[in-house]
Amino acid sequence: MTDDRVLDPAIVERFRRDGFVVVDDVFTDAEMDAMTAAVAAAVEADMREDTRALAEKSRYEQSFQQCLYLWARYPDVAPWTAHPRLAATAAALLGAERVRIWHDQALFKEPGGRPTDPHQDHPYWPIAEPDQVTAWIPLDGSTSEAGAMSYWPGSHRLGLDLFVNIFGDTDPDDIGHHPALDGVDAVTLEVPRGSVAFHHGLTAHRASGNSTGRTRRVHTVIFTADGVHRKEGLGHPSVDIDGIAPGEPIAGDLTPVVWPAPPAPPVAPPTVVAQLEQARRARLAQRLGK
Ligand SMILES: O=C(O)CCC(=O)C(=O)O
Repeated sequence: MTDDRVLDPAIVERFRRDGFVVVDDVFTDAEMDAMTAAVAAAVEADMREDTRALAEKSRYEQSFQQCLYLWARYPDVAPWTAHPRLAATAAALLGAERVRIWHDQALFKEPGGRPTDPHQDHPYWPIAEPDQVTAWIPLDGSTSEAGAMSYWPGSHRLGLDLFVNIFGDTDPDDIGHHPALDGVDAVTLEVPRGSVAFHHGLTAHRASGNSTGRTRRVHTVIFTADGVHRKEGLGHPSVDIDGIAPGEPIAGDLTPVVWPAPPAPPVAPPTVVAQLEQARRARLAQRLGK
């Protein structure tokens, strides 16, 4: 796949209908090797001080180790998060002239890791317009035994925008049993290595647990159409750190334009990186009870 490849209109059509789609052969084996090495090294560095066993972790953390803003903190990850093939695909799926990174995150599901509870993503973000798409990149491919994703087809078109609290100690409401989804069965996709699954910010989805002995390693990038605005209510580092107030367009150092492709991958200013690192350390201290 070349960087300037035009996405097959049938793929865009399917995404608009279903709210998810797999784009095959986005990355070569050599590219996957390089991306995997960069992301795995970043996750290892982020998790180095966290030696807890899975059973000692919170219910949410038992779904995955979540490492945020890797592109801004690890220069080797930036070219992958901002890869022109991903950004061009996101732009085509959203029907947007320009797209920005909202944030990236590695989601590593440990052996024995529990399922990821069903949810939509957009309700977690203070963004007025639901014009976001996530690129979900399984670094080893995905299987049903090891955290494959399932999606409720068409759920992004039903007007559902529900905050499901998957962060607490108890089972959250199951959005899969919402009356709006009556008669709609979730579709599970096993994604080969090198292919990328994209889902809309309003698509209800979940992931299976990991019953294998190997960590399920996934890198994800959330892209937003340019021109969306911050809405009232929620806090979020992607807008808080850049001081973007409710009502203002989302455009800052942490949300750079990546399509049309800039001449080089984005670089976050040192002050922004320092704030991200401070936030990461605070989250870690809270988890470790320090
Ligand atoms: O990878 C997972 O387990 C869940 C991913 C997810 O919910 C997302 O990328 O929005």
